[in-house]
Amino acid sequence: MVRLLLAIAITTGTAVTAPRSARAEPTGSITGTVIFEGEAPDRAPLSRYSDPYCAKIERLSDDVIVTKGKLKDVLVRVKNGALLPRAAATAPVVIDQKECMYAPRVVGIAAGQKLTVRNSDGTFHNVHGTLAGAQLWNKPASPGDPALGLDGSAHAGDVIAIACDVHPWMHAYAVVQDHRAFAVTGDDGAFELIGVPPGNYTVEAWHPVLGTRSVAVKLARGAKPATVTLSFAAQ
Ligand SMILES: [Cu+2]
Repeated sequence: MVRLLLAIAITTGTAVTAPRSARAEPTGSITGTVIFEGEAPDRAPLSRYSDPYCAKIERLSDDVIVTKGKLKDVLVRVKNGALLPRAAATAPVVIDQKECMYAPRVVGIAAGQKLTVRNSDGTFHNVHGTLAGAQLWNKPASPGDPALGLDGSAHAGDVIAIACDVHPWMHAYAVVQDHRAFAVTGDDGAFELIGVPPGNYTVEAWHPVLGTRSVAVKLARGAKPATVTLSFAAQ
């Protein structure tokens, strides 16, 4: 079959849809919540007086954000995703620079997917991306500039760290995936990993400050979503 399709492609010059795309997408899912046990760390007011524009708005540290025991900004993913459909890079993932903070602070991207970084502020930022300490890009972002289109080429499991050298409190993270079974928690700590076929998985939760937790999950055929809780605590 593959040989036949290749022959058609060669003779006609037209693109051929790979047979695997005809396969039904798996419909299983893993849902859950990321909790923070114990007393949540204080969110200290940031010292932002170095830039009068930023100093006009008081903001708290976004290092660890806990709301009613739920942890925000956790990238949750299937770690051993060999069975999962590969993620195709689609529209860029957008990060805004607003009130001298990154929004969102944590994103997941497919390997090779572009990042778009906007500047909604009336002040200058620079967008400095590194991977394991090596620089990927360092671009200026003046007020009113068009959004930056940045290359997210990296491997699954890599974390691209983004920082602004003008405002040292600004940090964002793009965690690279080769499948789509990932999600980032909001204030409610909830996540849903979709498109997961039956199997045994390790679900991993990564937080920029608190590190990594993981849990084994068995997703049975035809079963309801598997539900798990991942727990972090003060270090
Ligand atoms: Cu900045």
